[in-house]
Amino acid sequence: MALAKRPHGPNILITGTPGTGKSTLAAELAQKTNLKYVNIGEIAKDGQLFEGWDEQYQCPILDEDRVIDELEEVMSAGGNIVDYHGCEFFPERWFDIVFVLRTDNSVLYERLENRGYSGKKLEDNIQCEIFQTILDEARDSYKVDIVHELPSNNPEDLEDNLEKISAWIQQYVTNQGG
Ligand code: DAT
Repeated sequence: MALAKRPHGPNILITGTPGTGKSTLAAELAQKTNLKYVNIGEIAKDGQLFEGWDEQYQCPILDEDRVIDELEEVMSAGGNIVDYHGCEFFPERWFDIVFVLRTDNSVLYERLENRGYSGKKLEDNIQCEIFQTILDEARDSYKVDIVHELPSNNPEDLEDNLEKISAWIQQYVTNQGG
């Protein structure tokens, strides 16, 4: 299949349960490559792209349509790394490859506890990982051959993932004659 032509390079989505290490990987990848890190949370905060307040989880509810409008131009140009703990609301055409980070339950539990999560919020997130909710969502939302699962338990995994994704970007650029 021919890859979409994007003047600034590929668009990469890094998704997974909260705490699996998406923003850590995305930020390091942006440093290592010339792709730009698009932090959905920050963009939403800067533009106040929210449509209410989630009482249960005590967090703002993203206005997904406005987020998409806000990013359309930059995503069409390419060269972006997006991280988000969900993936079905993004237009499928935006992404050339999707990585789903996976973390062992005990490791994830500790990370989320350190982040201050407790009770139902902590349990729901652990269940999300156990039931591979985000992996299934990614496979339902994108062509399965562009969806890749990556372990994200320790610093070695982080290094491996950086290597693998950087190599993939190189290949993409070569294939596009860039
Ligand atoms: P997310 O953006 O998915 O919510 P994060 O990048 O904020 O996750 O990472 C959560 C915590 O785990 C943070 O303290 C950094 C740490 N972490 C991330 N990736 C890791 C890895 N591969 N090995 C060890 N710790 C990691």
